[in-house]
Amino acid sequence: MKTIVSIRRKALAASEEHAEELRGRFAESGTLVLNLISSPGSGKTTLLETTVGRLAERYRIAVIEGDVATERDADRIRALGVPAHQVLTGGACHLDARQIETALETADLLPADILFIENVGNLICPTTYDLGEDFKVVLLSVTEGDDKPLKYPAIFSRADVTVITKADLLPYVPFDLDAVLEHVKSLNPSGTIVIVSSTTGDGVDEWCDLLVERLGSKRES
Ligand SMILES: Nc1nc2c(ncn2[C@@H]2O[C@H](COP(=O)(O)OP(=O)(O)OP(=O)(O)O)[C@@H](O)[C@H]2O)c(=O)[nH]1
Ligand SMILES: [Mg+2]
Ligand SMILES: [Zn+2]
Repeated sequence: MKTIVSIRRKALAASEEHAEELRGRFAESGTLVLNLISSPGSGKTTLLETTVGRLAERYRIAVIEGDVATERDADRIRALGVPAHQVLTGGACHLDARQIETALETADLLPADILFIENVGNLICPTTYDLGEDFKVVLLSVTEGDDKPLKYPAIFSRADVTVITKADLLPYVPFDLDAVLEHVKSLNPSGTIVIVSSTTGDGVDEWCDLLVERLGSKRES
């Protein structure tokens, strides 16, 4: 048991070194990097498609997609004329920093203004892996239930930004939005919460404004 714990610690330490190298590289290229984390199907790729539609004319956007299988998500982004690289984990339930390094070596993604990393659909272990990002974004769709922030507190406390997705479905599902906002605020008092619907476009301006503002702050600093 001790050996397993120590191997896991070493692996995490090695991964953290790679993440720091990546962070340096992204600072040099002036790229804002987001690590998108959520359960499967909560709307990560759809939000990226919507975001690309709004921002790709003014900003250079690139995407790294993490999935267990298929190039489907990267294909969806490439169909919009934006460079996307698919990382296939072959079963692993999270991305690590080395996979991001390999993606940057393999595909022409940089220089970019904003790099989105869509993690493997999973609310648990992606939380502990630093990918060199500026900040993590957690997505929670209203169809998943309003108990999720309290049941998966680590990601909601570590993500700078929480995006509540599929807001157009609020009239049809039992989801206590006020309670969720309160829970997220209690887990992460300094975090930002955005409520969006990729279907109606509600909240998308606010989301895009946040990205542009964060990009500006990164470049000023
Ligand atoms: N009603 C509604 N449906 C949405 C919205 N956003 C996404 N969906 C639907 O939700 C389903 C999953 O969306 P994806 O964007 O593929 O979800 P994902 O988080 O990328 O999924 P994985 O990559 O498999 O983890 C699709 O059928 C989308 O059309 C939304 O704002 N409203
Ligand atoms: Mg996806
Ligand atoms: Zn995992």
